[in-house]
Amino acid sequence: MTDLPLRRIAHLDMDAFYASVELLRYPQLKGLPVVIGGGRRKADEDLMLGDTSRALHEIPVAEFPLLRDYTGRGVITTATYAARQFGVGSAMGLMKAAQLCPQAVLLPVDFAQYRHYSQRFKAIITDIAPVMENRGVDEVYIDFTEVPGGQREGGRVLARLIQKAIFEDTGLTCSVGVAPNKLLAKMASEFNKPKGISVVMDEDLQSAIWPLACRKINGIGPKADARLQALGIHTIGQLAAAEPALLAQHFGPRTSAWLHAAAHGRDNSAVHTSSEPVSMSRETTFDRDLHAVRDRAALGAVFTRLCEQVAADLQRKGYMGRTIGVKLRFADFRIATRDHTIGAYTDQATTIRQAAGQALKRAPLDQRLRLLGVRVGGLLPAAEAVALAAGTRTAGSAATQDEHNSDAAQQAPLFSDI
Ligand code: TTP
Ligand code: MG
Ligand code: MG
Repeated sequence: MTDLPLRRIAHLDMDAFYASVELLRYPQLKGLPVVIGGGRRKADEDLMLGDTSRALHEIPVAEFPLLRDYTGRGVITTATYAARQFGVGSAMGLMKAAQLCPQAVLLPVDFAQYRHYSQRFKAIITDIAPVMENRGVDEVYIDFTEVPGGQREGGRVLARLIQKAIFEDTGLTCSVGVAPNKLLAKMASEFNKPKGISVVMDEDLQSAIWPLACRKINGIGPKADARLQALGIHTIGQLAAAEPALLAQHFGPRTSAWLHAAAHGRDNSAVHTSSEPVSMSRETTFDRDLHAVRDRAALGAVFTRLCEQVAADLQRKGYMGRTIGVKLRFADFRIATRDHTIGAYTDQATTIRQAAGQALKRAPLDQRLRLLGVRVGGLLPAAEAVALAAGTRTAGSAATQDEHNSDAAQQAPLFSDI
């Protein structure tokens, strides 16, 4: 017996992601075949602009554009599970799909919206399990090993908790595989889609993994698969049993060693936490401690400069954010932070300054300050933030106000008022 926790790695993948996000604004399409593909067309403009007095969820199903009326060279990005029953799916030409399922509703791609929900579900995950690796818009790896409860039922309990938290916040469903490593977790997340949880232990290799096609191994693409097929190797079990010398002859020493290890379910790669910035901040420590009222001119100038610096950082790196925060360190080294979330993404110093001023009004300013900081979070690449702003009426995206703390504002004028 050993006290070391078992390595438990999860792969989480959203169900019919783009389509599911579209169904959040058009819930009347639930259960219907819907495909997402192509840019916005005139029919989509008519749908959105037709009668602005009604909400998106009130548009009658009969008014949505259908796949049968599509002409062009666009391809499907994804399809609802109802549409998949007709044999349509990702990467298929829209006109070809129209032959299989002409009655499907066709909606244009709105990547900014998908990015928004992508960030949201990932933030929910990292609140629960901090070691998360981004693998694209709708999937992540999560290290359950050290998370409290992460070992229960092989990870099933934590997977269920995360599924529930994501659904409650976003209305979106996902599938999770939990396994000893990333390689097996990725395969396992597909086992019970949609809304599935699959737990794979070392001893399940033979029964759960070996019957699968080699293509199910993340890293074996169509070319490698064709070469394996030519050698009579179709399943992962057959790959595991293949002579290492034969594999080496056809794939070289490195790839063949990897193929062999993968077929035996071995993978030591780490879960790499994301390098995408979630926030940008600037702060400054004062030469002498400053007082919020008596030194308000000096503090006000510093505050404005910090906002200008963060704005310049955002612009230089191409991000915009919505959650503006301030950080204070007092003479006794206590730290206080306050956030204020605004309706639209920004990278502008004046907007940041205004919002930061709002956040600051809720901070306790009874002590002298050693340090002042300004942070902009909830970042999106600027192009996507602009697209989101220019986008259509979206359901449930009204401005929100996250008030962490509602301490009464100070009576005397503060540097935030300058
Ligand atoms: P996937 O996770 O592969 O598919 P999915 O989420 O739509 O469905 P599933 O329930 O099977 O996971 O891809 C995530 C999103 O990426 C998908 O919603 C649309 C987009 N995508 C494309 O744009 N083109 C493609 O060829 C694929 C496979 C996906
Ligand atoms: Mg998916
Ligand atoms: Mg995916």
